Amino acid sequence: MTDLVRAQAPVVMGVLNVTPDSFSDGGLYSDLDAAVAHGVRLRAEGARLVDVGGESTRPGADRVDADTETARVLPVVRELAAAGVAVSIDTTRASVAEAALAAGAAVVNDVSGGLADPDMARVVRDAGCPWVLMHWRGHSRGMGDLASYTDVVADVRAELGRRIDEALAAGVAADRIVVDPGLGFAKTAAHNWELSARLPELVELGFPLLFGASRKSYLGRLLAGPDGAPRPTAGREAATVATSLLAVAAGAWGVRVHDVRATADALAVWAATGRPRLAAPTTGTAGTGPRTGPAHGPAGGPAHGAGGGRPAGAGETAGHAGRGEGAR
Ligand code: PMM
Repeated sequence: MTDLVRAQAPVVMGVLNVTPDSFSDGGLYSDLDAAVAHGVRLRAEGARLVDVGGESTRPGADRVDADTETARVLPVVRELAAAGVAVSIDTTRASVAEAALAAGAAVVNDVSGGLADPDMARVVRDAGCPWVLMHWRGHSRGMGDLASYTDVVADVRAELGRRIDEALAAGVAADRIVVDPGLGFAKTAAHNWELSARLPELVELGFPLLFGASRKSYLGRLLAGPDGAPRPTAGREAATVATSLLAVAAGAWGVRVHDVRATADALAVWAATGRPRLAAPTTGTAGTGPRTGPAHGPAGGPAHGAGGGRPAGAGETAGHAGRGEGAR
């Protein structure tokens, strides 16, 4: 799986939640056969990874106990792995990750970035598997109260930097680390737009970056109807594809999406167009430009593709803040 981390972008990670209450696909795949069939379909549609989760992280969600989470994910992980599907396990619990890795999972996707369970670093280090460290400040029930930043991009970058340092100090190899800004996790809609607009500043950390905007509610708010009602999840796919394309053009290594085919098709167009890249902004929003301090990247610089294709002009970086509040 090191090759996956080193892959030239983009990697498409397909979402497979085996939960009754995830915001987009909750309840759809609680049946084992349906879950496995969907995972196999996601792979056929272009997913390099299928991300299996057994605990909803939607804003305000209650936690489930470890046994319930394990019972939900393990059969699905086992069958998908047996079918040759590369699986990431979406969990904050070391015990769930360890069981899933033993059942054939290849990657740990930890939305807490190692903060929720002090044993996670050991599990990942011993397995030698890739570890997605997402920016996180607390569990779903209270995370809305934690959405306070001086400069969301600088703060997320600094906090991700600390998660990276802790992982390295625990013995996790640098070439197994992937970072993720955690859109919607202790973030308002304005924070999500700011992070999206200034993604190159997070890419500068020097680690492969995963971007997960798929169908999140800030897209629904952007696309609200005349009555102000957010667009339902089923109508957010075109906006999701746009976020995927922009993220990859800004240097993201991968995108985490529900509709793999739509995003994979858009990324095929991007690749056929010569993989154009958005340049880092020369002036940031909120009066902050790109950070120029030392990156955290593995020795030798970023392992993932650092460019290629013709550069596009600097993207529009202002004008998104204040589009509406709300988690995700
Ligand atoms: N978002 C959700 C769950 N897991 N993992 C990563 N790495 N990044 C994300 O943005 C992310 C995640 C939100 O819930 P969903 O599974 O219903 O999309």
